[in-house]
Amino acid sequence: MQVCQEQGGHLASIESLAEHNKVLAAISATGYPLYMKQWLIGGSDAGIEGQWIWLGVNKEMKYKNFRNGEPNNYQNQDCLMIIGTNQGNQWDDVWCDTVCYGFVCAYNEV
Ligand SMILES: [Ca+2]
Ligand SMILES: [Ca+2]
Repeated sequence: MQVCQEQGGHLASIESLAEHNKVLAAISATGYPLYMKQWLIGGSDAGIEGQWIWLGVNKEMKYKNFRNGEPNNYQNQDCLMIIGTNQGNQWDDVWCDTVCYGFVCAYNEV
């Protein structure tokens, strides 16, 4: 979050399948791996459990792309990442202090 802000942006929000695919493409374009890695994006349900917000744009989350069984709020998970698996690249709620492999910043609205 902070790193994005220092560069004038914020953690990415994803409001449609098209945007989800765009983020995946952006990760691929970096040359860093997606498979079996965790990429932090800008969603949180820290305010009200189960009510997900895109922090960077301060919007309620409507489009969702969680993996099966997620979000499970396991021991109070309030942050959001994309995790790459061979079943696709979907979302999981994670602890906010989870060390992710990378993070996705957004610099203007798409
Ligand atoms: Ca939660
Ligand atoms: Ca989870």
